[in-house]
Amino acid sequence: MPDKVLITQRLLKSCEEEILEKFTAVRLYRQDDPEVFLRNHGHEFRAIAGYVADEPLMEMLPNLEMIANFGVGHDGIDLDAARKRSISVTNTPGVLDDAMAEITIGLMIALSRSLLPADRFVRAGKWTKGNYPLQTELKGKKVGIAGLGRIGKEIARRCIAMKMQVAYFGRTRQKDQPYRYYDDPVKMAADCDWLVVATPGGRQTMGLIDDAVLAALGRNGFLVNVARGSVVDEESLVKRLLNGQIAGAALDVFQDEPHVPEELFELENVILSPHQGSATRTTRNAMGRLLVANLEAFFAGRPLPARVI
Ligand code: 8YV
Repeated sequence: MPDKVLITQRLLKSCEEEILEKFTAVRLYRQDDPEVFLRNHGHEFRAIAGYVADEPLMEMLPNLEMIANFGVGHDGIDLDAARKRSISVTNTPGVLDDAMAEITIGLMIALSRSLLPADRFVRAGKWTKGNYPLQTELKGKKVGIAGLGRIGKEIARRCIAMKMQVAYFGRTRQKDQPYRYYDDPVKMAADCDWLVVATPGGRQTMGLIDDAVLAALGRNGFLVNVARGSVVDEESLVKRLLNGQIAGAALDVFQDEPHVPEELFELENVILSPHQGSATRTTRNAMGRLLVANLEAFFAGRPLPARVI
């Protein structure tokens, strides 16, 4: 009976330990030759725990029925390939919204007040020679949120607390939301001082924040991306930052992580963050627990707590 769990990528340590304790599980990334391992043992696995699963991997797991994704974003999983094989996919929604919103506001304050360069200014002994230049504040500014899902809504609440005006762009207007709706990201960017990207990744949002949106945001506009690198045209963004055509950017995600365009390293008006939106102990533990709950439900034949498909 194929009933094993395959841990495909390195996950949170406590999550892996719980999987190994509760199920018969194997870490694929620890095998000397994962390809050979899959050829010999692929048929033994009914479930995957990980965050990347493409069609070739599914091909090598003929009895696979379930993929438990570590993370709310499931753009690392080929959903079409999973659907074709009637494989269920779960994720970890809801438990990371506050951590994501906190880092977003942190990045916005740090960017508007130049907190990182100001810290370097003090450390370099420059304060004794003169004051640091005046900066901008969030109060009264307009922020447009691309993607008003669970995370976007938590960001919006906190932007209201900062006394900002909130608008959003999404595929559809949400009737119960008090914020101004835009059906066009270019129009929203043209009207906003801040553009916060909080959409899902994947095909549907690929390049959504393109050169036209960045041009509309303009030289006084700030961009914050806590979603996925794929959502923003990174080449255009880098060009516009280098040419001073955008006021600044705070980026937690990149197109080719962990590789970051090196041209950005010298820019004082850019914050580079190593994809750590959900990276608090509390939140990652909660994500791990939800992943395990999804696996437990699957093996017990119960409804999956967080089913994607
Ligand atoms: C994690 C994330 O960094 O949930 C997501 O979609 O991007 C983050 O919480 C990632 O899933 C870790 O694999």
